[in-house]
Amino acid sequence: MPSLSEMLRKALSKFTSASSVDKRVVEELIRDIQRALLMADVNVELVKKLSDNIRERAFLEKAPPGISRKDHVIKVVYEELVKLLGEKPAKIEVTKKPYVIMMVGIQGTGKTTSIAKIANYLKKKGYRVGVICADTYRPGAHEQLRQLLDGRGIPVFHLEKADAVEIARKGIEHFKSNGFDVILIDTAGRHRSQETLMEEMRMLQEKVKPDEVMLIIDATIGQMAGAHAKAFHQVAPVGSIILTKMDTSARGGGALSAVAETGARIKFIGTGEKLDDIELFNPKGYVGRLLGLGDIEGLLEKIRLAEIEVSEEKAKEFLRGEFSLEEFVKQLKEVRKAGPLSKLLSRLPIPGLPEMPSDAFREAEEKIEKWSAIIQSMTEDERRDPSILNSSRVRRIARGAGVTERDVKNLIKQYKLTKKLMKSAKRGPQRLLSKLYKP
Ligand SMILES: Nc1nc2c(ncn2[C@@H]2O[C@H](COP(=O)(O)OP(=O)(O)O)[C@@H](O)[C@H]2O)c(=O)[nH]1
Ligand SMILES: [Mg+2]
Repeated sequence: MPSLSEMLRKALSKFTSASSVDKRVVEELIRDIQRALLMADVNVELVKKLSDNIRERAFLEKAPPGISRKDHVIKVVYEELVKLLGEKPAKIEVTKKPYVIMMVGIQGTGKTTSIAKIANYLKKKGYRVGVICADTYRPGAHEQLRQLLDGRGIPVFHLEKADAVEIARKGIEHFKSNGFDVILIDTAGRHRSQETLMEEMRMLQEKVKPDEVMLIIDATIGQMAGAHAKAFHQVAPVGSIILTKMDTSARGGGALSAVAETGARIKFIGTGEKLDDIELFNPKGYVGRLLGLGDIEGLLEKIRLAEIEVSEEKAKEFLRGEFSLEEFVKQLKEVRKAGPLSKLLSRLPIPGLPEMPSDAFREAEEKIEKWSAIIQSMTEDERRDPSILNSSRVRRIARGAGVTERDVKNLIKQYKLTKKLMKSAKRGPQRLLSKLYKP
C-alpha cells in the first residue's frame, strides 16, 4: 500500500504535469488528496472540510500577478494541510507543579530516548525535572535512562520488584515532596500481550492521573501509527504526540493518522539518537516534507513577493541605497501601517525589522519612536549628511531628543547598515529584483 506521502506527492505531480488548470483538473487533485487522506484514516469530516476549502480558495482567490494558477493551487493545498495540523508551532506548557507527563508507545518507537530528550529540554529551560522508570518489562530499562541522562542533573526513580502503578505513584510522591516541577514517566512498550499492555496503561491512567499523556509515534512505521494511536487513546486519552526518527528518510505521514485518531497535536519531533536531537514540531516543515515540496519555501517566497506592489521608482531608489536618514525612519514607520513599501522592508533583512513576533515588533516600534525624536533634533545639514556628526553634535541631539547618546549612534549605525544591505540586496537575489523591476 502506498504511503500517505507517496499518494499526496503523486497527486501533486499529476496536477503539475497537467497542461492547463481548469475546474476538472482541480477537482481531480482534490479527489486524489481525499483518497490519500481517507486511506490514512483521517476523519471524513475533516477531509470534507479541507476539500471544500481548497475548492473555494482555488477558484475564488486571485493569484497575484506573475504567479501561475498552478502555483497558487499548490500553495492553497499546502496551507490547508498545515491548518489541519494546527498552524502555530507547538509548545510545551507546564501549567501546574508538579506537572506529570506520562509517555506511552510501542516498544522501539523511541519512548525512552524521547523522555531523556524532553527531560533535558525542560531542564535547560530551568525546570527541576525528575524521571520515573515504570517500564518493568524491558530488562535494564532504568539503566538505559540513567545512561542517557548521565551528568545532566536529572534523577531517575525506579523500584525493583514493584508493578508499574506502584513505581509511578511512589516516584511522583518522591519528586513532589522534593519540590520538582516536572515529572516524566516512562512506561512499557511491550507486555505479555497487546491486551495486557493496554490494561497496564489503563491502570496507570486511572491511578496516576497524569496531567498529560504523550504518545510516541515512530516516523518509520507508516500507517500502523493510526491503529497504535487509537489503541492507546482508548485507555489513556492522548494529549500530545512526539514523532521520532524524522532524521530517517521516512516522511512520517502516519503521524497525520495519529493526529486524526486522537485530536492531539504533535509537539516534538526526534531527529536523531542524541539528547539534543529534538525540535519543537513545525507544521509547515512537516507538510512541506510530506508533500515532497523541497522548495515549498521558495514557492511561498515567490508568491509573497509577487503580492507586494511597490512603486518602481521607490524600489529602485531604495535598492540603490539612495535614501536619506529621514526617509529611512519614515519608511520604518510605514511598517506599522502595512503600506506597500513597508511590505518590502519587512521582507528584507534589515536588522531589527525582520519578520517578527509581536514582542520583537513592539521593541522595534519603540525604537522607531526614539529615532523619530532623534531626527527631529537634528539640523537640516545633519540629516542630509550624518557623517558630520561628531561627539558634541551627538550629545546635543541626544539631549534634545531625550534619549541617550548611544541611541543616536545606534540609529546612524542602523541607517548605514541598511544602506549597505540594500546595495548588496541589489547585487544579490535576482528573484527579488526581477519582481521589483517588473514592467
Ligand atoms: N535515528 C533516530 N533514532 C532514534 C530516535 N529516537 C530513538 N531512536 C532510536 O530508536 C531505538 C529505540 O529507542 P528507545 O528509546 O529505546 O525506544 P523505546 O523502546 O520506545 O523506549 C534506539 O536505538 C534509539 O537510539 C530518533 O529520533 N532518530
Ligand atoms: Mg523504552
